[in-house]
Amino acid sequence: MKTNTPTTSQGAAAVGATVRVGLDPAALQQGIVDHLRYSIGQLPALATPAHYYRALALAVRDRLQDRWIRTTETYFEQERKLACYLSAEFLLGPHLANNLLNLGLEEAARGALAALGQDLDTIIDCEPEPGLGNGGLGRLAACYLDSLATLAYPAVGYGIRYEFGIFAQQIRDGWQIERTDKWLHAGNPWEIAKPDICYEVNWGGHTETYADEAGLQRVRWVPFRVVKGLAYDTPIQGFGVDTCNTLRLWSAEAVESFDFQAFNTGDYFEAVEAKLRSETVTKVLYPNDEPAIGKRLRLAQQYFFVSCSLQDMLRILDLAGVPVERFAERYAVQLNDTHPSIGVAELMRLLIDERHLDWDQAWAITVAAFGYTNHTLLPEALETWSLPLFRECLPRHLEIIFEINRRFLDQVRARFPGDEARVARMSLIGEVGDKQVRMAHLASVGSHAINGVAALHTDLLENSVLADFHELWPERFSNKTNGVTPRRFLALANPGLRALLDRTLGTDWLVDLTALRRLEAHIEDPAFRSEWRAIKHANKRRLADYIATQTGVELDPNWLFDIQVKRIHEYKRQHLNLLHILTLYRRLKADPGLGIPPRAFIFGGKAAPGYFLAKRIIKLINAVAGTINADPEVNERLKVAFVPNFNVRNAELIYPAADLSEQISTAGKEASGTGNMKFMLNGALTIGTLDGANVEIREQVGDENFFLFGLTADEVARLQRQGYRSADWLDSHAELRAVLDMIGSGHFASGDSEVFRPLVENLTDSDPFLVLADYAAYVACQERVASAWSDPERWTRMAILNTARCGRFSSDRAIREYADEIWGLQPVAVSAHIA
Ligand code: B1N
Repeated sequence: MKTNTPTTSQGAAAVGATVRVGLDPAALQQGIVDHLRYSIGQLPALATPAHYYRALALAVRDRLQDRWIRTTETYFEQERKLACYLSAEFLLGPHLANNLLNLGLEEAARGALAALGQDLDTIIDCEPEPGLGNGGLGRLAACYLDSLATLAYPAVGYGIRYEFGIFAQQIRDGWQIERTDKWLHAGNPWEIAKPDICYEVNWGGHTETYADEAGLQRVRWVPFRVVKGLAYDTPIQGFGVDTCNTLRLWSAEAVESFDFQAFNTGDYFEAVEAKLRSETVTKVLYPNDEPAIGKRLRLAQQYFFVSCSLQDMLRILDLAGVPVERFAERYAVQLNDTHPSIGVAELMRLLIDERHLDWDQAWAITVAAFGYTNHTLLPEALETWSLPLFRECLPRHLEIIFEINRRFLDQVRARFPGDEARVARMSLIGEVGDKQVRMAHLASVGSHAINGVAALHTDLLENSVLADFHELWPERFSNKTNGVTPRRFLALANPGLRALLDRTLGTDWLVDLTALRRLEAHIEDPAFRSEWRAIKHANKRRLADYIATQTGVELDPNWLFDIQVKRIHEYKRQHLNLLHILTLYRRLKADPGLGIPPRAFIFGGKAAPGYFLAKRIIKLINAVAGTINADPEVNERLKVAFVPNFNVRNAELIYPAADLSEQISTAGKEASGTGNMKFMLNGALTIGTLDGANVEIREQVGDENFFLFGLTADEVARLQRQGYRSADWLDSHAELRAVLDMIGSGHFASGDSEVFRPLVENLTDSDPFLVLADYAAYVACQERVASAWSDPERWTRMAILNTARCGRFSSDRAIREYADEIWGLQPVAVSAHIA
């Protein structure tokens, strides 16, 4: 151990721990009572569940604290490589239940609260959800943090402490209404502000050259504005281990809060306004899932958190006495999509301008440190920044990017002489129309590893969007299929199934999801199957109750629960699902005796506030729900519900209640999907296209246990190349035409033929996501679903097999692959010596 590292306070912690932060119910009860009194100042007689929530959260955090400190100390002492996961989003979901699970404190907490006359589940429901993400990408980051800590990998998550997370969705008259998410309103007991960990971040202005003491020419950035970034740390406790990693989120503040020397009141108020301007940087999460928006504030957010994070890494290196030349030996920095990719230029700037390394050395360090994960192929989602905007905001970075590009294009020309078309395609600067900085190219050139998030997606990445880069550097590319944490999405979300699994298999599956394979041995046991069905039934009851209170729609748990929850997007094709529902509706209206099994169609998901068609799709779902649910001719066979405000908390009610998981995106468009995995874990069968991770889900569960339909990615691409005409599909399908006519006629809008016209015209005129081309195959596939459902024993076997074969989709597997193949990271056992 180095002499300049802090010594451990292990002994003191251990002594204090047994006294103050014991894990038994009595100690926990004392902790709750103390926090109610000393931290919250509430009279027990007047304490509400919300007060008890805060008191319990603080008592639980106390119990994380020694592990957290000990983990940080251990990493520091052992001088090991640290993974730094840079992400603009971390969609954590509520902490309390998760921390209780991971600490093994659930029963103690239940007991402690019971002794205080409180009910744990009520208390858990009081937590506001930290919704610092849009959907899959942010939730993936949260699952990865859980796995990193559980597998004892030294890791830090770096991101943004948005004051307002993803908006809360309300449904009014069938339309989505957005409400701001004031998640910090009552304070956040899980975070600890670290005001001494703060960095200055420049913005705008210009650069100048100067000669240093040695007479060397250097560049100085003279900013227009400086903002300060403050660290807020949240503990990420692993399951069943002492490892407690850190999520460090940055919050923006003005450099000097007030200029008290202001000459007059005008200056004074100008100073206040400058403070407000600085603080807007971390005010709000951009609510767009995928399409890039090219807004200045978004660039400011990205640069702000990346600069703070890299400065933090350098400071820690200095503290440890490690020379900056060894940066890449100590840090593996993963870019969660291109949102943090400005980090490539920022690390170069820090190493060259501030640490005075030469270009080649700085570049070798940068490429060795960074890895880049791509999460989308949608052209509209690939981030670019207009060159003038970029120059105005980050003048020094633009110079650096030009130099990276000059050297890079020399390399391309050397490998492919005379191929100027290729040079133009690969350039970091796009010249089609107005000039842009291409962030995916910057991330690719600046990283030693580039990965996609499912086998098909990586394949398409290598052959389309990044094909030129793949040809130049095939060794940089690999696939890392996404995964989800079984702790939150099985153990916490599905306590009934958890108990059955524990009883049948023991508890290994929580840290080795492939252990669920052993369920297959029980599949022929009728008693086991009937227990399985009883659990599913109870989960459906629980969801039906929730939906009834949220929407007034009553669902029968004996019906087939057919669920599509995810962001609302044309490529995800919620409207294809609707076309099927309306096909059944028309058939039933024509023949009320039709023998179809009763189904509840459940939807949930937010639309980006500016996404016109997505908002119409929500309106149409609710309009169809209104008509069908009120029609006695059909409502004994069909019901439709839209769950408002789909988020992590209600997701935990939804996945375990599904019989059928809808994964029906246009093939080639969904990079991976992770909802598909959460459904599978909980024993839902999938109806899906060969898209994203569906392909691998089907491989694992077997063709006979997966409802496959639709065009393949190749067929989609071919059709579009040949000039896809949606009208061709209409002509050959009378039923499809009738359904579209019905939507267009105003049948679901009290005769208003305008409101859904844009949706119908989108499908009949261009149909960019080939909804009509896949319609017939989808409806036919749904008939296979109905027939399988009519044999409950067969359905149950298939459901059990889905859970049994989901092992590959654990985020633990994914994280091991990143650690072994990209980061070169070893686990570090942490022992907190806590009684
Ligand atoms: O990332 C998930 C994948 O499972 C999904 O298939 C993919 O759609 C999703 C800009 C994104 N890709 N790109 C985004 C999110 C926010 C934003 O501002 C892009 N999200 C995905 C995890 O790999």
